[in-house]
Amino acid sequence: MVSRRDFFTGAAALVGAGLVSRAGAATLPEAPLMDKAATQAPLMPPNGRPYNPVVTLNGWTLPWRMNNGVKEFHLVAEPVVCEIAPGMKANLWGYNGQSPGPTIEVVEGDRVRIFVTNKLPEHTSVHWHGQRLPNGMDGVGGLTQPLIPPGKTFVYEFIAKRPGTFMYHPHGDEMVQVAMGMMGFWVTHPKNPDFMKVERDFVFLLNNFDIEPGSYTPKVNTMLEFNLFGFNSRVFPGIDPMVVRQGDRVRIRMGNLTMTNHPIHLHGHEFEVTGTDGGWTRPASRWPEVTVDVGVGQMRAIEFDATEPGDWAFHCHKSHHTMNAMGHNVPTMIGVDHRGIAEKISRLVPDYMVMGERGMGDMGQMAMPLPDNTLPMMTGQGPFGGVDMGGMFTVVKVRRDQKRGDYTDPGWYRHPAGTVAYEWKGMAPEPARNHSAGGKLMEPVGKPADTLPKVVPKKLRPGGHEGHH
Ligand SMILES: [Cu+2]
Repeated sequence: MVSRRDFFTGAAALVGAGLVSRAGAATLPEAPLMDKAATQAPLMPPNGRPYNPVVTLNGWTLPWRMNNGVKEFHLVAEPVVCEIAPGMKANLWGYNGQSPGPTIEVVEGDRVRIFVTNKLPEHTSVHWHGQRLPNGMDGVGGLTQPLIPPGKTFVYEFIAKRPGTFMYHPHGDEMVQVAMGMMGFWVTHPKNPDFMKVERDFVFLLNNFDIEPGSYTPKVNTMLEFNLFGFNSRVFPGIDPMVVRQGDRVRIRMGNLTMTNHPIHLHGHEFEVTGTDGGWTRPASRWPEVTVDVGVGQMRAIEFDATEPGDWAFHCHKSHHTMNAMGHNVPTMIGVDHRGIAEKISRLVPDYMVMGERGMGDMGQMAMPLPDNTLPMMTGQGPFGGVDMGGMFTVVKVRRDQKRGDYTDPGWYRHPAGTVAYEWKGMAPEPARNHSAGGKLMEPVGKPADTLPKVVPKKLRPGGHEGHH
């Protein structure tokens, strides 16, 4: 058994400088606290059965105390201030200093004891989503246990029977608490560390918030119109890249605790879904694809061989989910010439700005006056300019010279000469156009104009407003 002091020194050295101490009661295990949302190096298991640790995107793994063969963890449910991306902070609820809470990693067959201290202003509970466990440990407030009142600590204990991918989240005032960011990842590693072994294993949760520009606290009653979509409570460009070495077998595990499904898309490679919330998929049931829909409450583990060097986009394919703090009531202005009217309005409203008459791609570069504490809709800068993305977007960086186990950002990919799309500078011939009668009316090509119907429907005839005399 390791003393609390030894445990903490070891854990701090392993997890890194972001981890700070918080002394618990004498009988409680340490409740380590994370003060920043940067991706921490994998936590190599200091004791217990060996396993291949995961890397939590913009997150960390919770160290444990081994007590007579039981792995003891301490989660503290509490209000936290989280950086969503540089330039924006949010008042969220989470665990041990961050939202989502720390990832819990155990091994199939481990006896696990989790102390949960409630420092929220209201009751809570923790449901261990997907686990096989005694019914009274399932964490459903009112149904399988009394809710944990503010200030109290409850103990959960069970054997992690099934290896796989899990989540944890409250099951008491769940609508509010999940909307405030309360969730965490859980991985039960297989007993045999060589089973489905991969070189890199990334995990994160999908989440959504509705935080009005200029404010700090999510609107918890929002059901559909969220304005921030993220991975682990971060939005692009605040999400770290997933850095891999060329040739690595890569697994990415995702869990969805938002209010809608997210079709997650990887560029440049095909993957297979090797795991769900119910366990590993049977090899004969797998097929290659480049987008996987992750439904609400679901988890998916995808795997691929990172054979292609480059900076490969990885994002939700709902295009509104790769935008930040956007107002959805902005009218479509493509093709509208504002020049005269904009001048008149700006005499009355000095900050008035025409938006979107050539599409919205300009908005990433626009020096638009923003309220405090919000993010432009699309902000990320790449080596060639604005990326026109926000929200659920990051980059899988595949590099030949990345060292084994090295997760540091190698910078932008340097494309070999002649492998980047380029501008055509030769003659640009006029494209063939339809010059038939009617001109701009876009009549069907090849169909003489005089064969088109000449009859004006009765309802559309001038003065034919039946019933409106
Ligand atoms: Cu999405």
